[in-house]
Amino acid sequence: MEYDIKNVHARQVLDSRGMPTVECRVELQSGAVGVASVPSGASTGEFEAVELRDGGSPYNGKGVAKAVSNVNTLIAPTLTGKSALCQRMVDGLIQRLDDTDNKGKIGANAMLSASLAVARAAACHLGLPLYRYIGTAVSSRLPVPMMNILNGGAHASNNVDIQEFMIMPVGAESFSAGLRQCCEIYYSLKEILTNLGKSTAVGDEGGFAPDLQSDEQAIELILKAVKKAGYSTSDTKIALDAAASEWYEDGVYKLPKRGVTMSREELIGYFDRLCATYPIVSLEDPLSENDWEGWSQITKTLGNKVQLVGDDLFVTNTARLQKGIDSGAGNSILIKVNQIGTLTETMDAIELAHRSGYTSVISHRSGETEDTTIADLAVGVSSGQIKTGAPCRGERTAKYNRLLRIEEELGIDSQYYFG
Ligand code: 2PG
Ligand code: MG
Repeated sequence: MEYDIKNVHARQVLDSRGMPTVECRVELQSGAVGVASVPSGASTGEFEAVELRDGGSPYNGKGVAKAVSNVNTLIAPTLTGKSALCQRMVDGLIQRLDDTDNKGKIGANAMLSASLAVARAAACHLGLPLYRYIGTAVSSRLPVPMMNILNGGAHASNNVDIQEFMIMPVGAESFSAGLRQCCEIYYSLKEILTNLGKSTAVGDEGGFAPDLQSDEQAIELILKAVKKAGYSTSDTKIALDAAASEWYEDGVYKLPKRGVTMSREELIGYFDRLCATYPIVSLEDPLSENDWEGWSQITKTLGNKVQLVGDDLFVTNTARLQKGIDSGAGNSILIKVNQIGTLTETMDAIELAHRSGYTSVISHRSGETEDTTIADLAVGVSSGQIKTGAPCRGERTAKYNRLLRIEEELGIDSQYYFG
């Protein structure tokens, strides 16, 4: 049939940190083509599906020749002749090639490249934009950016322990107005840092990465930038990603850069105070992926006031998310396609979250490519929130620019709201 897969071919390309990653091209009998490439994390969760790397000396061991070969020699013959319009069947066939729990044999990077490329080829064959193919006939909600403008943790070589300080233009009238608001705040922050004689060099996700005295100083500087750009704390809120799994050791939290050690209770108390002092609406990974008890506690303390997003905790995995739902851990899930490895499993995690009253935030990785699938995914599933870095560095702006195009295409039917 016209929509059957004719050819699957992967190759090694580079991501935004200069590390190799997998790109896959899928062609259908009709001539429709889909191309997708795979992102890569730095603060990788312990329970993520395996990103297969070659080891050895080329590219400091980071090559993906094995993953590429797994696509070309194992996934390609399995998918050839199958319908591209049956994504769940396609993803099931890909998954069955690997009998491990963590996709360590074939590699989640190999699997994801093919899974996303098939979806793209199917959308192309049907003449539909990807968000419409992934979504419903009426999907038209643009996400509120959760824009990372100040970087720390594993994404920057400064002295700040919290990984991401983000702004959310919750009061904007449209996605494009919200994006403009974030950009203007970003320019103001640059000016403020320059005037203070601080570095305006950027981290992996394009946010500034100056040395600062404290987390509070980072937030104060951002709030100053909000005001200077002509906005207020009613239209602009703050979101943080602590990436606290990076700090967890022997049951306590050791913040490596500040050299401070906190117990679970002290850390929860710290976030409670931050949220009481500042207009924070979302906290991601405030506690470790192994601290389920802490997650339940913080959800009791803050869960009715603040969005508590599980990234390393849930790793886009329905089994871990279900455990969180059952134990009252968090109220939101970060969605990263490469944490789990196929589009079907990603959409199952989003579906379970929404069905259980959890919000979802579609996210990039710190290592990205020009691939814009996550922009379409956010609109397709009406997630309402996207985390894709600063308005700086092409691999980040590619996603924002794709959303601008989608917004234009939807015209007066596009929707934009927070919550
Ligand atoms: C995160 C991500 C993306 P990384 O922790 O949320 O911002 O970082 O891709 O390095 O895991
Ligand atoms: Mg995170």
